[in-house]
Amino acid sequence: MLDIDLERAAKFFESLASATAAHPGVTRDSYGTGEQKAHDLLAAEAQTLGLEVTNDNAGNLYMTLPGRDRDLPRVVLGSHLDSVPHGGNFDGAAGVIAGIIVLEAFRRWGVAPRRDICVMAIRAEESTWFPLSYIGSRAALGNLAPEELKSLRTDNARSLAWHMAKAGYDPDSVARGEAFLHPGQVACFLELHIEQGPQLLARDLPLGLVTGIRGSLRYRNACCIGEYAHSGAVPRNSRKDAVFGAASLVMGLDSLWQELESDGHDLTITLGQLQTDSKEHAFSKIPGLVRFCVDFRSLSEETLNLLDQRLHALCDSISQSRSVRFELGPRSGSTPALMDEEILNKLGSSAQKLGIPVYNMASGAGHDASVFANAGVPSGMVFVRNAHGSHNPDEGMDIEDFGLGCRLLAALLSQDNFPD
Ligand code: HGY
Ligand code: MN
Ligand code: MN
Repeated sequence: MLDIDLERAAKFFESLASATAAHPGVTRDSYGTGEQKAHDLLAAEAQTLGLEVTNDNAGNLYMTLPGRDRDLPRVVLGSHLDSVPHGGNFDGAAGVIAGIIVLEAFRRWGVAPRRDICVMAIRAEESTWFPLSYIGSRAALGNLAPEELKSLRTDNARSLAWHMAKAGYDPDSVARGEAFLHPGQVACFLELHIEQGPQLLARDLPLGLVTGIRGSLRYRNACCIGEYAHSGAVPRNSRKDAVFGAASLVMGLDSLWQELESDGHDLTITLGQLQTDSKEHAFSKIPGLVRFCVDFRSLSEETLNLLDQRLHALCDSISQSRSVRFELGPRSGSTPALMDEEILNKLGSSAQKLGIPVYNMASGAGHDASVFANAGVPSGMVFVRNAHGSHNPDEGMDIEDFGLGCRLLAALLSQDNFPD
């Protein structure tokens, strides 16, 4: 029951990294060549294992080991295959490859599961390509709104529908909300994922069990508008300096974070992009424009709404004091999600039986499991310790830790009474 083929896994990770290399790191662009190469590799691997391989109208990939009773709701496990630009090789992919490695072991052990076990390779989870969260998993569940298909990819201004059609899928049926997965026919959703943060490393633990997934509230295209003027001729109190305005906002948000955190709120605040306008800025000009984005995360909707109110209040007071103005632009985001208590407990007791020390923790990063959980599908996540954080080329993962995660999933999925 324990011989997971780690050599096969390591080789697969290598082939995936070289097929999608974009020095530095990998780039698996949503509905682009990088993501498609990853999907093709996984489909080919599933075919060699004799799994049933199919796609839905959004291009999500399903690789299924048939169960003894095919009428039962299926177990779905997996994650996304896209990556951020010049990202790491394990974010998302580890969850899909873990599913394949578990089914390969079931094939080798001659395990015929009670119900279908389907490994899902999900499209377009990263919201850096299209200004949307969880495109693939929401499309699979029929929850993508028609106007979202019109969203433009940030680097080529082509629509999501255009990309889906170009990849050979059917955006019109996605726009009609035609679901491939119906919550009542999915017994549970499981996602193995690298932690992407420092907590398991700090605790020297190989695996974490996720209790909940933070939601987000975002302004992707915000700006602070001042007035370009001579850098030497204008006294302080007559300036409309967009950099000082944006900097006041940054410092205001930092003290807001400290205030709310000490009040017991769960949150993170990130301004991932902050730039003056290279077409107009200059050394001897007071800057008239700063573009920036805001990414709020929290386990609590109420905290996200409070952050939004306080952000607007900060913008108003800085506009007054610095004679600038803020345009936050469109707001997007995702809903916080709780993982299923029973699955969490079963993961914990299986880990205990296997002698694997685990740590129950919330996820700061967003994951497709939150879409399944919020659609009413009992969901669970296993975190694997990983070095050097994530969303960067140095993202690391120890294959032995990955193997423990696969063993835990295999132990759970080989039980006829899982999830019930
Ligand atoms: O942004 C996120 O949390 C995820 O990596 N897409
Ligand atoms: Mn991810
Ligand atoms: Mn990611």
